[in-house]
Amino acid sequence: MRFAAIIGAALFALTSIASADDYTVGSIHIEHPWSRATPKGANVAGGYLVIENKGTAPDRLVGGSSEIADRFQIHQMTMNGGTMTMRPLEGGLEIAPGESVKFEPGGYHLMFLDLKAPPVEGKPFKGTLVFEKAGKVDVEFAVERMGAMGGMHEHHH
Ligand SMILES: [Cu+2]
Repeated sequence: MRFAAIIGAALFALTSIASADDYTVGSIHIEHPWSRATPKGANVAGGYLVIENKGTAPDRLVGGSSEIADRFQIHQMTMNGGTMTMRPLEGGLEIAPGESVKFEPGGYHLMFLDLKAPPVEGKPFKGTLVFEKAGKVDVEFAVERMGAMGGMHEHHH
């Protein structure tokens, strides 16, 4: 009995480590927030993650903050006459119930503006996301190499 309990505790500890980059707040589940190193002199950095709404009502990502920048915006990237342009989503982004929205390079992304501490590869930084209904959640962004596209993050739990 005692032995089984110890094994159980060890397995639980391992599981906790393996899912360290997943976050849950209310009905919202967040997977693997990440960013990438920026070129020297850059004033903005992108943030990427997957947000899933496991509830039965829509929720909305309305804002956030990070320790690396003064300003935070939610951006959408679109093709505009053959040019990629990005614009801030002023009202935030709705996450429909049962839906999962992927923030990735070339699509929806978080934008950290007025960088005060540019992201450095391998050095995670802290951030906060704010949802209309679920409220605030503190997350940590892993930092990949400059230009990383996030393909290596197609992981499953
Ligand atoms: Cu942007």
